[in-house]
Amino acid sequence: MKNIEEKLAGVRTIGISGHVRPDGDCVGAVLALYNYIRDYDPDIDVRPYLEPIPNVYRFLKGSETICDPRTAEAVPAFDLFIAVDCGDASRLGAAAEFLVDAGTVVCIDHHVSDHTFASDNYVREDASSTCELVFELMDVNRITEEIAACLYTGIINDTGVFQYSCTSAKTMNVAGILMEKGIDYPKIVNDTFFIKTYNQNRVMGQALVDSRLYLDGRCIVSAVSLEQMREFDVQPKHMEGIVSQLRVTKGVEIALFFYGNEDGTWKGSLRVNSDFNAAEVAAVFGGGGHVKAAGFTIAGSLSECTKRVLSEIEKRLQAA
Ligand SMILES: [Mn+2]
Repeated sequence: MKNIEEKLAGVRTIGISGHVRPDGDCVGAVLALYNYIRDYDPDIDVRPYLEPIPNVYRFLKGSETICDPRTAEAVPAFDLFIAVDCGDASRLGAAAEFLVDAGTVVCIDHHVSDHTFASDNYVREDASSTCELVFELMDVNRITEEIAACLYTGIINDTGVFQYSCTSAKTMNVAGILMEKGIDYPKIVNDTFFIKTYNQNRVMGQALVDSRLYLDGRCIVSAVSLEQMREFDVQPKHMEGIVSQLRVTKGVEIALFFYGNEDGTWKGSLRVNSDFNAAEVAAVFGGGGHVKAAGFTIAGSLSECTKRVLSEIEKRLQAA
């Protein structure tokens, strides 16, 4: 695939979706594509599907048209289905249903995975974000201010405002072009990345206080239980940023953070400073992600889960 236009020829209906618990990159990519197709091919019936998005992304154009795939009414098969920011079909959650009858399935992504669920892939594991890839597939002259806001939001989300090592010179160039489209970038950065609610800051504080060093200080671990999440009145989306804060502890190579899921399991997140491969460890527990940032779901008591993940980490540290 070289550009989006080549996929639109003869297409009358399009579904677009991304991963469960959508983040800024996922929301930005879905809405950038949605707006692009609406603006330039208004005859195409295009529909965006995502689980409820964090409120901070509601300012993006078209966000009010997003349907929750878990409750969406049945629709006829899409001529084209575009999956963004998903390494495998299960990450689509309920939207994976659309894969069954879709005419063509296109996947745009930057996760380490095999992507066999799509017939046409635009996957670059070294790209900062899916939004950077969506940018590459668009005609730059057709990128409006609203589309630029979607893409910029996604890029800053996945690069931590250009601080993570996934940021490349190309990422900066793309961001520069998007800035020239007239977006209010300081406001986007502040409102979608830095601003935390009072409760969010308090729960992060708790997680930092509770953190412990393991493996001679090379690994830092912390957790927030479901009970604590209720106590602080926070949701899973508010756990964002905690593992990144743990990662910047001096001397630490690997940060491991758990929070409680409703079903009693734990969501585990890994962030890495060294050349340690986080995606490999996440894959052991059925998860995935990127080399320096990965996630998984694990069942058991917190101490048991911590032990199991640490032992996988230790094995690899010793082998290196
Ligand atoms: Mn992403």
